[in-house]
Amino acid sequence: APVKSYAAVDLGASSGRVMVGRVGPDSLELTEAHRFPNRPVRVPEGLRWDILGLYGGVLDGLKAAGPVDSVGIDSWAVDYGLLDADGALLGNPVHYRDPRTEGIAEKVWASLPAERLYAATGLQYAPFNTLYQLAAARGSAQLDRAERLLLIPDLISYWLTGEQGTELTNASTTQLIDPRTRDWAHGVASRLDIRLGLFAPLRQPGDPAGFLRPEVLEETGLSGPVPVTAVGSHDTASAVAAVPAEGERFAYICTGTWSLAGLELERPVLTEESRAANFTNELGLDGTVRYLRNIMGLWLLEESRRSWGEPGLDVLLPAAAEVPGLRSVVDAGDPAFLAPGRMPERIGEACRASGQPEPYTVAEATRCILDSLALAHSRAVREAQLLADRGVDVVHIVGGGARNALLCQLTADACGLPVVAGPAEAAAFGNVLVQARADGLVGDRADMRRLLARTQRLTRYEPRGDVARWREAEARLAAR
Ligand code: LRH
Repeated sequence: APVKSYAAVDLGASSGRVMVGRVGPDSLELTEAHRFPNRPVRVPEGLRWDILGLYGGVLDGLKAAGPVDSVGIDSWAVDYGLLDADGALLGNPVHYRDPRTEGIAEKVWASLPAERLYAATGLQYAPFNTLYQLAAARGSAQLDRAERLLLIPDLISYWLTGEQGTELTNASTTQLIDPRTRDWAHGVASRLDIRLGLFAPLRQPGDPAGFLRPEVLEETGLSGPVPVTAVGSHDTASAVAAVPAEGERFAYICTGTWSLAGLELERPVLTEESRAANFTNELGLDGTVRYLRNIMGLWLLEESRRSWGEPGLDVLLPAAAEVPGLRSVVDAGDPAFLAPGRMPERIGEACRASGQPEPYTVAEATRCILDSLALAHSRAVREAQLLADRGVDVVHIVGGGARNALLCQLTADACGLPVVAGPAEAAAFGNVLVQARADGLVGDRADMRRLLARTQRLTRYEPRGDVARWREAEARLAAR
């Protein structure tokens, strides 16, 4: 039986990579062809993505990947590029951490109350949802001139193929999709005067998305035709597709810059309780819903490391394991931690504000961050089960944080459930497997997961008693 190769372009908030997945009937291997930094750029008008730099990295990566049977692209959600009538990019895409959306939500809710917006779209409130970004950009010269909006993976796909589309899983993060119909939320868009005509037609994970252009073939040294396949182009959709779970009684936590913690459901949960708890209903493969909460994630640690002069995790994590746990915790879901800069100070201030000691050493600060993440993970897992009326027996941790043994163990402890960690490159695996499925090499979602469970090395962490200590720490935050 044949082994085929697929290139997964996976763009994250701090780096991009091109991975090559080799898939056979009973084998699955992923190797990194090329990794490149993604450095946000601060210019006078705000925080921007260096999208041409990223595209250059993608081309280098495809060249390094060599011959492949197809290409898939995923990235972080919500952000987009605008094109003029000639198809030319109008400026650098705005970074979702740019402060332009401050105070915008309140204006939006004045024309469409938050309750109705949630009932129609199922999306959590986050200031950076595309809907708020478009409201913030309203009246700008750029948006006025724009004829087309392409989400980041769709933009890269357009540059590679010349063809435009809007992939559904990522489109669901715009807050302009109705999770019941899995189609545009026309009422929301017209109420807020958002031109849905800006978007290219929807496509589904697995749909063909064109072929590499002749110029791209030339630049990468590949020989055509090389098809591009739409995958779960939202990185979290791809990562959840690659959770090596069995059955449905599992929760997942996709850890990276963010922690996305929740459940895979067949139907959205659009209740008022769910809105108040800020759970989101993003769309996944095959009619599934990613019911989850956004938690600040390892961003808290990465930003802290930046202000500490980048000490290595090989030093920080063992040191954090040695200091006493649960001395101070912060609310890792708090949007106050969204913006870059002064992270250790902001964490210290949050500890003081809730009557807890400020971390003093770098080891203590690291422990505070990991404890806070584990706590937020456990809270999201517990609340998701209640709100969706679905119990779980195991928590899967995928993404970069699956390599962080301390974080995985603390999460098991806080949840009082076993944690199965891996794969760390879940988004790339999900990307590859959707391409392989479109190619007829693997069967349904359960087959994809079985193949991962059989072929990847996973680590299991058993909970170490005393969930009560975690609940006590949680109460410190609630009492604020
Ligand atoms: C993770 C992610 C997450 C979104 C955020 C903007 O990379 O896609 O799912 O909420 O970026």
